[in-house]
Amino acid sequence: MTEPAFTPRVFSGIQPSGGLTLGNYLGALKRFVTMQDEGSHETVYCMVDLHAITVWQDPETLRRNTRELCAGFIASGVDPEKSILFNQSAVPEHAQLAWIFNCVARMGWMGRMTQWKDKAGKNAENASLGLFGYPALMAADILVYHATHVPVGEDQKQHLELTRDIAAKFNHDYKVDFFPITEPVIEGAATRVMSLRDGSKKMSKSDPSDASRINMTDDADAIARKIRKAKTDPEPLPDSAEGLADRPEARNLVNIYASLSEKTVDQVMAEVAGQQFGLFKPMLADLAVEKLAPISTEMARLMEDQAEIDKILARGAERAREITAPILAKAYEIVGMVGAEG
Ligand code: AQP
Repeated sequence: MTEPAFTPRVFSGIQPSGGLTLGNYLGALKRFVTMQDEGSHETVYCMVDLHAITVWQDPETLRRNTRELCAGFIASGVDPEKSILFNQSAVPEHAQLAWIFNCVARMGWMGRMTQWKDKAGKNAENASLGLFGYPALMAADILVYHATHVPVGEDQKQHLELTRDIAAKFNHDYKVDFFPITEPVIEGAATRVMSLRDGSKKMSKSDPSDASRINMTDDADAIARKIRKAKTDPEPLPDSAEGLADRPEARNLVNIYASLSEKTVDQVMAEVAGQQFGLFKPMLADLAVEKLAPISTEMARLMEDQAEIDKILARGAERAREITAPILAKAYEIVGMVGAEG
């Protein structure tokens, strides 16, 4: 249960570790916009550049990706007046609180994270310490705002549970009720968009195969080609969601369709029951182009004025620090840092 004493506040972030994918859009961004527009929470959204460098990033590409991601947020409907929008490294309290959490979190907790296991793979000895500590920085991102709700895709569920464990251990160790126990918000038909080439793998911006994902900057031809070539099975579409249970590739395309068309999976099944993919794929491609083309056009327009993007980010960081500076100061005081006494 979230403590009622905390102001309802949403925090979430996306890594500028590549271009935005349809997975990021459906699993995260679309939800960011809804939560912003509902108006019941203050909304704080971040380009998590410090997370991105846990694996190698070319500096120029990282700068470009960060600005392009900012353009992607705005083009998708995040309003920098309504929401606080900034890049993580411009608000030093994230990294400062992360250090405290590095001292709260246990090695065993971190070692159990599936993202760490997947990304470090068999070469863990050679992975960066930052990649191992990634979830402690993520906990700091969230808790340095005392955020009560975090919209994310399914893949981040385990990290959110760890965030709750870190908050609870901090509160317990220091006998305070300082950090909220944050609620994950994982909702909708597309909380886990899968690769177009392999229905058992998540669609990811760092997948070496460009055909595995739809990038938010893909043009209509590329979107249609990737959907046409998406892996499927030879059976026609079933008449109910249950019929998709053992058909991951088919289920993925239906989930994408449902999410883009704002329908439930059952409503989509009622429409497309018995259809072959030869018919369904062009329908999906048309819908994807209709929904994504305005976003990519607007991203390209925003990217023409880099100074304006930098101004938005700087203003967002200033607003963010109004929240983070007092929370970090209080955390320093709680752990016993001289100079931080209130
Ligand atoms: N395939 C996905 N389906 C649904 N949601 C997704 N998200 C990412 N991929 C999918 C959600 O997008 C938000 C931002 O993710 P991120 O950029 O911080 O990192 P990630 O989850 O590791 O995403 P990628 O695309 O796979 O990045 P790389 O390749 O750099 O690791 C999160 O809310 C995430 O759940």
